[in-house]
Amino acid sequence: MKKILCALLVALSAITHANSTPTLNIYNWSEYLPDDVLAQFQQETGIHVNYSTYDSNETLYAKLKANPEAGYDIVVPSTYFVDRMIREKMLIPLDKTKLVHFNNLNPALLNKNFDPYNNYSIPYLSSSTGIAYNDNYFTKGSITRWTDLWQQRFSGQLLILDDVREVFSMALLSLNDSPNSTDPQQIANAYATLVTLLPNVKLFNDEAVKAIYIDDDATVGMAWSGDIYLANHANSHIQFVYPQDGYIIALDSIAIPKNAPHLANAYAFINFVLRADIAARISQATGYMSPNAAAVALLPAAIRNNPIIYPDQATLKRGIFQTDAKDASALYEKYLERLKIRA
Ligand code: N2P
Repeated sequence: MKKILCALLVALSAITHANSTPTLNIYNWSEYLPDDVLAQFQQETGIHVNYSTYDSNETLYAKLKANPEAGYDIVVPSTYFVDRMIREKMLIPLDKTKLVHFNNLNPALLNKNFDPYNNYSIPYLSSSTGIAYNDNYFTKGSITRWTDLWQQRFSGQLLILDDVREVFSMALLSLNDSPNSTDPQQIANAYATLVTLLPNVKLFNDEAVKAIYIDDDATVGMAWSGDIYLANHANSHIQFVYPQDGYIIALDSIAIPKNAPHLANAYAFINFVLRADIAARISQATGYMSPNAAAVALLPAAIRNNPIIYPDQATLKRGIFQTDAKDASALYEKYLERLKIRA
């Protein structure tokens, strides 16, 4: 009798399982989670992941705004969009008692202004925005700052990141202004200086940057550090510069959107990527800095000391976190559209 009951229970649980495969809907930056890590998560937990990607905070934000019931359980906004999404009540507060590896995180990257107690966001990866160039075409060491990009020798050559705040940060920094400016006059000046850069611009892109540099489709321009860390592995002539006139350091954080349908699975995922071994693999495979101190300690010295992915302290000091431009956001976007029409 006992045996029959047991068999019945097993059969029953199999049926229930088949009817409701545990699921998790992740919406992340492109090239921000290696396939094998995602596969391991699914294998270890039995949770099926629907994975989709975006290439800008604006896209993520617009998608969530347009459809608050979109069904995402995990999103990865950058600092300034965490701030905006908290204010607009688009995120749910996290239950930290459910986060088992929270202490792995580097305390220097916690409790920042955009989310003072990390009640809504868990640092995931950190990207830096700098200059990429191929030293087959341009002398090594001859490009050190954003203002260099205006030189005539780059006519028709530049790749510009198709990301509104990144483009304007570059222009504002080249004018010695804050990349977080909300001053309409400064933003107008940045636009004017970008117009003078247009003769040097070849293309705007933010999703195929690595391939574009590897294929020599662009030989100089803007880039995110991870793309160039990987491009440099494919072709050691592709260099990355942390500009002397300052650069954007992004902290991209995991958050759970309002109405997330699979909360428990979202926590399972956060706990998985907070594991030191997993966070180390994510950093190594994507080429981006990990805010997970325990993970960094596990990385081979060659990676921990690689200046593209883990720059030294003096370089890190020039990095600037982005803050939400609030009312000025629309102005930035309007100018970017105008710029791209003229390009
Ligand atoms: C993903 C990298 C984007 C990082 N392609 C932006 N902070």
